[in-house]
Amino acid sequence: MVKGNWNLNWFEAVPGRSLPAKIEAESFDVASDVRPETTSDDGGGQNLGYIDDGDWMDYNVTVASAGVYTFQFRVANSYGNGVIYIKSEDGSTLGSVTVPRTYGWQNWTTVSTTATLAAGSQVLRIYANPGAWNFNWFNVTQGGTVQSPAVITFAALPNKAVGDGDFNLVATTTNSETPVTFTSSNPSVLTVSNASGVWKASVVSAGTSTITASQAASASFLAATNVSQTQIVTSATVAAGQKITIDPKRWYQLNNVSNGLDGLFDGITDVNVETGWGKVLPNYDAYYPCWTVKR
Ligand SMILES: [Ca+2]
Ligand SMILES: [Ca+2]
Repeated sequence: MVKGNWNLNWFEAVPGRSLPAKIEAESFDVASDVRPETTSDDGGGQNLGYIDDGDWMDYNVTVASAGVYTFQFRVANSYGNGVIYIKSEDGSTLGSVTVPRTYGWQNWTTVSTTATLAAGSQVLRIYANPGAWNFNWFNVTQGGTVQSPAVITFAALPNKAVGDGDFNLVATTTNSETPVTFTSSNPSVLTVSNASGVWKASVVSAGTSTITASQAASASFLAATNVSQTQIVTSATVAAGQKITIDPKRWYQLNNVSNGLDGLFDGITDVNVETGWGKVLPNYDAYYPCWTVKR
């Protein structure tokens, strides 16, 4: 005893609930700032409210045998975006599940996930982050399919040039239950679209865009980690010996070139052409403004 001088009448050591079992949320052993209230869910009794970001409830349990357990959580959520974490005494996360919006603090739904539990007496912490969901009970049953995140494979994207045609975006995934979707960070460079399940990319202009492949959770998998690749779009390329069609919408400069436009078409298109001096203007040069040239 570090500091004494107080009386003790009694204390109670409550045995942990045996799992598997259905546990009322409001029967927690210790919790942060959460409050019981009368519930209108099936079966009546109470639920917990005032479960805010970072709030938690601890339950002493005794697990019959080590292994995978399925956790069902009875929840209501007026606004959405909640997540339930199942944590062990050492703070590690054993499982998690999203709390969907139910459009009312007494509109109840059941969500489930799995966690692998050690055998014996232990504390399970139900941790809210984000919070703002109501909690009536959780039901722990032995067995279940362990959910893990799907893994997307999305290869690097070869450079494209302005004028290239549409191309398909392809990613593979370990989860065949739900589609992979794509987004473009810079639609002024590249747009993406989906028609009949095939994702196409369309070049718009020179520049770079980050293309991200995503996959939502499904029955057997958690959401995949996004995979992003950078798509570089260059200006149109010009091959050696290729004549350049003058585009009236682009800007050219040509002055004091003794051999006129021929000075532009020697196959070297990334250096200034200097073929005269002082004829019309006191300087001389001619060029075609292209950024990417093959020689
Ligand atoms: Ca609270
Ligand atoms: Ca309850």
